Amino acid sequence: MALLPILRYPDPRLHVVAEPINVVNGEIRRLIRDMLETMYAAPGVGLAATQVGVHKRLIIIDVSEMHDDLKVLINPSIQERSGHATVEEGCLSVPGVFEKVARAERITVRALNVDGCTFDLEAEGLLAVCIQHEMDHLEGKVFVEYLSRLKQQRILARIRKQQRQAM
Ligand code: K1U
Ligand code: ZN
Repeated sequence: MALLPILRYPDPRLHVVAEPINVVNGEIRRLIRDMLETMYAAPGVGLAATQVGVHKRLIIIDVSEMHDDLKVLINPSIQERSGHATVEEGCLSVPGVFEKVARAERITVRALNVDGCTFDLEAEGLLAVCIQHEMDHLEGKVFVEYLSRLKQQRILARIRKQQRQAM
């Protein structure tokens, strides 16, 4: 397994729309293994392939405390959504920024698993929020883009200052 570098906002590769996965082969299974090592090491509760520079429709999520409930979703699509939840989100591609975003409270998502079989998952709470956040990554959308223009400008200014200081 390998730790993969996570792209940092505003890297333009975070805005690329991911392509569907046609075959779940050894290459995809290796990517999943590398992504889960990267997510747990970060640490994070989710990761989209987009965030490691791979523009394929694959997300992984584990919101359990014991890191024992990994969910792999290939080509995920939301079938149903209901309710409204506004929850504070973070993102490994925008470290240090935590902001509230309005999402559906409950969703049903359809995806392929690691064996290429279709399954439906009903999710609510943090799991539902996390799935919607990761699926946004596959569309090239980063959560800060839901915030006001002023907040986005402040976040970008802070990131650019950090980048200058790191040089
Ligand atoms: O997409 C990502 O960068 C992963 C992101 C997922 C997420 C978290 C919270 C709300 C929506 C989406 C993260 O994992 S940020 C890190 C984080 O929230 C966390 C890290 C360690 C323990 C618990 C949470
Ligand atoms: Zn994210």
